[in-house]
Parts: sequence; C-alpha cells; structure tokens
Amino acid sequence: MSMFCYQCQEAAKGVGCTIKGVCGKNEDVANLQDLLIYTLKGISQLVLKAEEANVQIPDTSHFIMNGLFVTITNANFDDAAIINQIKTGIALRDEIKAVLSNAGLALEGLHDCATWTPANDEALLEKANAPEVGILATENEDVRSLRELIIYGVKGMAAYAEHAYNLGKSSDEINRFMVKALAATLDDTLTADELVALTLETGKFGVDTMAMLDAANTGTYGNPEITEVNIGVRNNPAILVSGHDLKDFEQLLEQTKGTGVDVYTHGEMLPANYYPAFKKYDNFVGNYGNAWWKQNEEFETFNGPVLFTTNCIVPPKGDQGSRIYTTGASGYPGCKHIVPDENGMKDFTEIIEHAKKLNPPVEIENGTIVGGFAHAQVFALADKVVDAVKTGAIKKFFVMAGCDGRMKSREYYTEFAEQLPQDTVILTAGCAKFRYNKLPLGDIGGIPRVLDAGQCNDSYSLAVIALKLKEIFELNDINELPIAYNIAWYEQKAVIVLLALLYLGVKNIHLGPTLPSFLSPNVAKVLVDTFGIAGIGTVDEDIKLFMA
Ligand code: SF4
Ligand code: SF3
Repeated sequence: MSMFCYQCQEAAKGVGCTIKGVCGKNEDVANLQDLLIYTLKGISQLVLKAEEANVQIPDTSHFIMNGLFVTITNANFDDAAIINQIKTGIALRDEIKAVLSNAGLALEGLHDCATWTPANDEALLEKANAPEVGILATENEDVRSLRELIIYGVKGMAAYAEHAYNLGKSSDEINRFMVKALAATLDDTLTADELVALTLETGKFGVDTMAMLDAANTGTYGNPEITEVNIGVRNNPAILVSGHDLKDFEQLLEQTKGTGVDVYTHGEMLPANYYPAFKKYDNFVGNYGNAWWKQNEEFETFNGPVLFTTNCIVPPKGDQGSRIYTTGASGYPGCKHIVPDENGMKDFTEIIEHAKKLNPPVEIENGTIVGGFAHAQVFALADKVVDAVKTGAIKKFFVMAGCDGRMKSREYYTEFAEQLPQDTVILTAGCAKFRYNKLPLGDIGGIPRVLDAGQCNDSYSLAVIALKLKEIFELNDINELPIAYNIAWYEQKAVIVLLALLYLGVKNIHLGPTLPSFLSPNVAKVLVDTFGIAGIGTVDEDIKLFMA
C-alpha cells in the first residue's frame, strides 16, 4: 500500500484510497499531507509543554490553522508547497524546543513527531512514506476512528478559523483547542470514552468557530439579504471565483473595478451574491455554473481565468491549468499561486490582465435563483414563518445542508427535494444546495420552499434559526421542533458541521450518501445509539419516515 486516506465521502470502495485518491491526489501528496499533520502534532505537544511550564514561545496558531486547512480534501495538490510547509513547521518546532531548553526544561518523553529531523529532502520524502506517519500507525481501529474523527473535525474548524483570521478575528480558546486536540491524538493513555468526550468538545469549538466566522463575515460585509442571483452571462471578459474566502473575493472586486473585466462566483462562492457590501460593484455579474465537481466542464465554457480561494479543486483538464490561479491554503502544481503582502493584501493584476486576453463566458443557463436566508434575514421574516407553522401551512422544515459530490447516488437529494410534500421547506447551506436550488419548488405564502443560508459554515445560521424557533415556541428541547435533518457530506468541513449539530443536541440526523469510511463499526454504533445518526434509504421510505 503506497498511501492510505479515508477522510472524505468518496474514499475508494467505501474503505480508503490506497493507490491514488479518487479526488486526484497522488501518493506523494497524500503522504506529505500526513507528514504535515504529523509535524503539527509535534508542534502541539511542545506548545502544551510550554504552557504547562508557563514559558513564552513564538505564536504557532496561524501556522497550525493553515497547515490543517492545506490537508482538507481538494484544497492543495501541490507537493512542493506542502514540503515547504513541513520544513517551516520543523524550523518552528525546533525554535520552540530551543526556547524551552533555554528556560531549563528537560525535553524528555517527546513523541517522534516532535524530535524527528530530516537530513535532506530525500529523507523528508522517505519519512512521509514511513508507516509511523500515516493514519494506519494507530492499530486499534476504534481508537484510529476516534482520533481521525477528531482530526477531521479540527481540519474543518481550522478552515473556518482561517477565513475569520483573514478578516481580523481570532480566538485564543479555539486556537488552544486545536493544539490540545492534535496532541491528544498522540496520547495512548486516553480511553475510548475520553476520546468520545473530546469529539463532542470538538463540536463545541466548532459552534464557537462558526459563530466567530459569522461575526467576521457579517461584521465586515453586512448581513446576507434576500437576493435574486443572475445565473446568465454578459459579453465582457471575466474572472470566475471559487472557494469560501470572502476577503479574497472583496479584494478581487476592488481591483477589477473599472477594468472592463466582470466577476462571477462558482460553487461555494455563490453566497457572496447575498452580502450587501458586494452589491455596489457593477462588474459583479452573478453566479456561473454549479457545484465544484462540475468544474472541468464549466471552466471550459467560462473561457476566462479562475481564482481558487480554497477547496474544492478538481485536477484541471487539458490546458485549463494555465488559467487557474490559487491563493490561501489552496494550491495545484503548475498553477500560479498568489501570496499576500505583510498586510494581507493580494495583487490580482496578473489575473485581470489575463482575463482581458480571453473570450467572454458562454451562457450555459439563464434567469435567476434566490438565496440569502441567513439568520438575520430569517429573523426579519419570523412573524410570517411562525404564522405559517401555526396555521399548518408549513408542516416541516428539512435541513439539507452540507456538500455535493460526484457520486451518482447523490441524485437521491434531487429526488428527495422534488418529492417532499408541498407543505415543507428546505433549509440549506453549503454546496449541497446545487442538487435542488434550481428546481421549481415554489413557495408557501411568499416563503420560498428552498431557503439558502449560504456557505457550509453558514449551517451555523440554520442552528441559530432552530434555537430561535425553539425559544418562540417555548420548547424544552431542540428535537421537539418540526425540523428534520437530512445532511449530505463530502469533506471535513461537513465533519465539523456535523459535530457542531451533535454538540447542540440535535438528534436523528440522517447522513449520506454513505456513512464515513473512517467510522469503525463500534464508533458508528456509539453515534447511532447516542445520537440516532442514520444513513439514507430510498427517497420514498425516508420521506415516509421523516413525515411520520
Ligand atoms: Fe480518497 Fe477522499 Fe482521501 Fe482523496 S481525500 S485520497 S478521495 S479519501
Ligand atoms: Fe462544497 Fe467542496 Fe463541502 Fe463548503 S466546495 S461545502 S464540498
């Protein structure tokens, strides 16, 4: 076996990718990502030592956050970039060790990840392939399952924390938790019960992180509002922006102003259309295309350059790579990566000049879609929504947040949305929405039957809405609300969203299209017994079950 990865929903054969990732990640990149996580664990162990001894050390929080983010599915395929990050990590780790030694601390009992040092690049690559570095190094499958569940949750948390960081918001408690969680995965004395408790604590910090990002996004760009988003095109050269980072999006809009170059969103950037601050740019045209996995096809007809601010990247087809740019945690070999200056400002001139030389996008759809139903907008409609529930016009809400993906079995979600009774409303967030946000599902007394809160992190809005309804209806338990959860997952941000919902006490979540490969039978049983987590069945059966 040359690699082992089972962190996403498309893990080969529902077990794990062992030769090459279904995502396109090759064995070198997979193993280097494992080594990067290994390096972060070593740093974490030292950070905890410094904390215990009350010794001041260099700040590691942004490095750890970014390192975790780089390893998320479809974020970064660039082996050279990951090697650099590992080297920087080792240097940072050794700097901390020097500070601790100077403070008179005996550095005993450290894990190999905190002591191992590569003599050269070759040794580094060799280490990446070493069995002690990979996921399978933990032999007990239940312990491995819990450790990886925690790590994937923390990866999702780190991604959201980095977007907030880019907008000037961070939290010492959240940063500290990431360190604690990473170090805990090295601790062989922890029992399964303690790891389960840590999993729930991960969910708690997931809620805090999403709340922090929500405050950063809405504090900077205003509260998302009901918006009709144009999905057609104009006849100007244009740039397509994908990923989740709003700060990057704002900087690109600023720099394209008055250049004659239009800007469109793709995939998870669609919700940028809902923010008041971006509406003032008249070169911001709307959204082009669908979820991430259709990008090869849709980038072909878009014609212009594409900027990835985060995941999900699909390996470019043909010469598409020549007009793909990456920034932040994302990366792809051969694609130009744009780095910020010391003030976080990025120069997008090259992309803008590139766009001017290319043809305008070809129209693949036209008309509009509606979205912008984050918490503030829904609260503004609260009277209407509450009335509709009281009169029985709305019988049930379905939270269908999460991710989309390429598996055929995801057609389930389109059919499920189509076949839901007319007196139900879908609450969505994340790229899962592309399975049903263009269906003519109508409205209930003016309330659209699909309410899109935004990106996957805006699942937080859906939780805030649920908690508000619980308060309005004076219920004791969030599970007494007429809300069912049928969530689609793909990558690790969906893992933190799931853990956050579990922490908030939400029960009976259905998760599909398949349950995570990284859940061992025993760990899956704990989730089923304690939280009522279930997979999906057929559309008919599931609708009957949910409506009963
Ligand atoms: Fe396979 Fe998913 Fe890992 Fe890619 S991220 S290697 S598809 S399990
Ligand atoms: Fe989608 Fe990648 Fe998860 Fe942010 S863009 S939801 S899959």
